[in-house]
Amino acid sequence: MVGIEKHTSTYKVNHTELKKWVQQIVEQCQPERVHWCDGSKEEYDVLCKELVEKGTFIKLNTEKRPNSYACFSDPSDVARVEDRTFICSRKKEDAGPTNNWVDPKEMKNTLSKLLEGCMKGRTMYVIPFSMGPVGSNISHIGIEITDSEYVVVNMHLMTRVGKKVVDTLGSDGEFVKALHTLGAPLSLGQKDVKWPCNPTTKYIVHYPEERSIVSYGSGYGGNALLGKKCFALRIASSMAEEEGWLAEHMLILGVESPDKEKTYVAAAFPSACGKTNFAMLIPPKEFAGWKVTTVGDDIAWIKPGKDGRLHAINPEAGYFGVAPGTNTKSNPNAMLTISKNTIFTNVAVTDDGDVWWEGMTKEAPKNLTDWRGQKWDPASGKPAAHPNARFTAPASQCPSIDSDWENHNGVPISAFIFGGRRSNTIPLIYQAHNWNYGVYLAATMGSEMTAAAFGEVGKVRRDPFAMLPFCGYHMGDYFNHWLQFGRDIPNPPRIFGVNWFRKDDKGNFSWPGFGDNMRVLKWIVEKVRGKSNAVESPIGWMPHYEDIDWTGLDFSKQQFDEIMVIDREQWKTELHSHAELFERMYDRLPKEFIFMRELLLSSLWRSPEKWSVEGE
Ligand code: O2Y
Ligand code: MN
Repeated sequence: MVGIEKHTSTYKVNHTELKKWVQQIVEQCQPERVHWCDGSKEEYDVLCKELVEKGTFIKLNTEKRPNSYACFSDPSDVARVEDRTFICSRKKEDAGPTNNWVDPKEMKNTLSKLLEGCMKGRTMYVIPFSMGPVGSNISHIGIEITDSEYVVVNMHLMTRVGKKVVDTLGSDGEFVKALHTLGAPLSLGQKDVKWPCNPTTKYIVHYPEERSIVSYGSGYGGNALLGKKCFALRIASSMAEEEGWLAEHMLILGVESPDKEKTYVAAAFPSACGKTNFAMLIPPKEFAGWKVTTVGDDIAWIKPGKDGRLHAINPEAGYFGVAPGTNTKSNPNAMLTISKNTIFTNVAVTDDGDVWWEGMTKEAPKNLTDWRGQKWDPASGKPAAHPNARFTAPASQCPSIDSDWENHNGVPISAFIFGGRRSNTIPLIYQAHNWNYGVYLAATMGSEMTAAAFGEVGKVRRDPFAMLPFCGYHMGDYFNHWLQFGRDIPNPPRIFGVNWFRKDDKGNFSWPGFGDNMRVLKWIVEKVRGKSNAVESPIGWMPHYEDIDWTGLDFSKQQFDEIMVIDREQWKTELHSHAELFERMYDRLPKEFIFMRELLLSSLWRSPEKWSVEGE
């Protein structure tokens, strides 16, 4: 048993259930000492110093990257582990066919053996954190218990941590229990490694009915920072279904027009589709007076407001963004955000103590240390930074941060945008005819797999609402929840589909992307305000060439036609694949989807082989 003198806390906790749970974990995991986190700068600095002393962190050059650190993970611990992620609902049917399921009793039995003494020789940290501004009605509270200092400092950046959260909980407030352990106990006198984890055994487990999480064996990102994917998406999506709100894998951005009208949109893209870049978009210089502001880059919690509109918050307080490919062209705002107070994981380090990754500059600097901590050989063919290398930085440092990003009432959402990585079939932009059809569009979205994803490169993986790895319950029930949600609000946001990744017959991207996405965004926000025109296509509403603002971009009518064409044969394959998805979840699939698919089929069959906007 850990003696009371080994507990450190600067505040009093009055929450009986919380104290009881912490004591139970102490007895099970047997840490050397317990520290209740207060979220202070001092706590952050002390832990970073400890991580430097242990060799986990390298302090970067203070002139080039003030108050910033780099670290290299164990090669077995570099990304989320979808095959080790479980939704342990009481009934298997409630987890649905897209989640791994194990009976909760069996899982608890397995985990209790692993958890016994798993924190020996380590400090156990109790992190009270709020997802969303502390005290907002849209926010929720979690307590993460962890034996990783890396997790504590990252949680400081990614969430709101400390006494104010405990105060908000009071004596009986609700919280999500999130237990994390590296699964790497230390025996007496054993020297720690730089990146402790369990290289062979990993479990990321969710109990939706209990609203609790247990993560064992990994110290990396989404597996260990439990506020993010585990709480804010998997557990929260299940809470949201029960309570009538939405927890979504969406960025939130604001678009300000020259006459200062502000429109907020939420957008879902699968992992590795440039969400952070879109959230921090800088409009082309010709778009004088137009401004994009960032509320969030990854997750949105959305609740109906008293005004009948949907109000969204970003439950996070920082960005855990992918570094490779981020540069001053793809995302100048991100580059400025990470200029200080940032933790870099698995990037390469330069000989003058700065960071580098593939795509940051054309030429790699000389004398790099790669993400494995070795001198990098450019001729090796291996990347210097791991493809899933990350930066953790405070959202407040983002130059495009929205003035209302911490508003307790959230921001009102006028449109939802859904997009995947598709080299053909899906046009640059289209609008669903209505809410139900928009839900169908989002439910059937797919994305071609990249080397960073799982599965065969180039093959389309259906990723409904970009939530496939993150929905904490049956995906069919999730679709029904979205349909019902639209019925319950008077004027639901409009729903759009986009595809930045369509390719021409030579295999080149047809769309420039980045800042030019503003042209599409402008059409969307003007469309929801009834200010832009559209034509009805077999799959929804689409802009004519002249409905898009082309100022400053040489993009011909013919190019536009190519990127917007609806090819009947391709859509035949597409709709066939929708049917395959529906078969997987037929027992709980909204029946509306069967009819909507039929409607789509018949409208495509009545249209030309290659339907084009300009042919209209
Ligand atoms: O690999 C990880 O642990 C991180 S995954 C991630 C991080 C930030 C935002 N999104 C994602 C994702 O996989 O969608
Ligand atoms: Mn994500």
